[in-house]
Amino acid sequence: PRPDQKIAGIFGALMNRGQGKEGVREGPNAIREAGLFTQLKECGIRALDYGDVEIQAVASDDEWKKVKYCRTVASGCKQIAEKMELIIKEHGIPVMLGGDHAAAIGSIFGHASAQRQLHPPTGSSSSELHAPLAVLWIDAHGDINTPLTTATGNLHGCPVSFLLHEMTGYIPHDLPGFDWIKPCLTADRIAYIGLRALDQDEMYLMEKLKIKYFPMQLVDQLGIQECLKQALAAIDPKGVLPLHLSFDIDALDPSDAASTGTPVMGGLTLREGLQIAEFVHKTGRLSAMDLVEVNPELGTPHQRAKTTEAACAIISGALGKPRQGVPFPPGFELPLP
Ligand code: B3U
Ligand code: MN
Ligand code: MN
Repeated sequence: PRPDQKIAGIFGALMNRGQGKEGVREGPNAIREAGLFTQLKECGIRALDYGDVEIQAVASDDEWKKVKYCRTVASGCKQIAEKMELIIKEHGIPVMLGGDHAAAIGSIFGHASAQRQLHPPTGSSSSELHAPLAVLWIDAHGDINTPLTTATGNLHGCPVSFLLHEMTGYIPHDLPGFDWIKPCLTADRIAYIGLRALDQDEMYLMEKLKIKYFPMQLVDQLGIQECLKQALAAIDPKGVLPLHLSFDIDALDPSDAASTGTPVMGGLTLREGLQIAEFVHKTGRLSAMDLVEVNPELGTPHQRAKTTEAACAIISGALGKPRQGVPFPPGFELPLP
C-alpha cells in the first residue's frame, strides 16, 4: 500500500427500524463473513474494522401519523453520524455496511458535518447553504418520501427528504427525535441511478426539484458509462467535490441480489454495479460510501451467497480493486530458478 493511500474505515450500522424486516441488521456481519477484508487485503487496499453501531430501541416509540420508529431511527442516525465524523477525522474513508437505508440520514449528515469542519464556509451564500460534497444514490427506489407522503410508514423510503434544503417546507417540525437533523445538500448535488419504483409524489419531487436521475430505461438507452458521466457532471461540474456513494443493493437485479427486503425486477446487472463502483473510484474523490439493505435472512442460501458476494465486490471496486485480478506492487519480480 502507498503511504498516501487513505484507509477504509468499515463499520456496521445495525439499523433495522427503517422498515419491517429484522434480518437486515445481520447484513454487516454477512458481508464481513463473505470475505470483504481478505479481498481488500489481497489487493493491497488498507482497511480497518470500526465495529458496529448498535441501534438502541427508544422506549414507547409510537407511530407519528404513519411513520414507524422515528425516535429509534433518529437516535441511531445520530450515532452513525458521529462514527462517520470520527473516521473522517482519522483520515479514513468511511464505509457503512447496512442495515436499512434510513441509516444514510446519519451517514450523509455526518459526512457533511465533517466536510464542513475540514472546509469551513467561505462566506458566499451558496457555500453557507451546502457542505462541500456530492451524493450518488444508487437504488431501485427514490427514498425521498416525506413523513406526510409515505404510504408504508417506513423511514428507509424517506432519507433523502431530510437531507435536501429544498425539502425544508415539506418536513414537519414535530417529528419526534428529528430536531437535530438539518438539511445539508441542495438538490443539484444528488443524482440517482437505477430507479424503477418511484412513488407518485417522488416522481413529482424529482421533476419539481430538477433532480438528475437515471432510471433503468435511461441506463438501457444510454449505457451505464454515459449515465455515470452525465450524473457526475451534473452534481460536480468542476470535478472537485468529495463524493458520497450511497449504494442500495436492491438497485441490482434480483438475479444478482435477491437477499434484500424490497427486490424489484429489471435492475442493474452486477457488472453495471461494478462499473459504477469503478467509475467512482477512478475520480479519486470517493470520500465515503454506504452499502445497505443486504438482508441475509431472506432468500435461499445460494441467493444469500450471491448477494453478499455482490456487496463485497461493489465495495472493493469502489475502493480500487481491479476487476481483472490481483494487482502487483511497484518493484514486483518473479522468483528466478
Ligand atoms: N417507496 C416505498 C418503497 C420503498 C422505498 N425504499 C424501499 N422500498 N426499499 C416506501 O416505502 O417509501
Ligand atoms: Mn434505498
Ligand atoms: Mn431500494
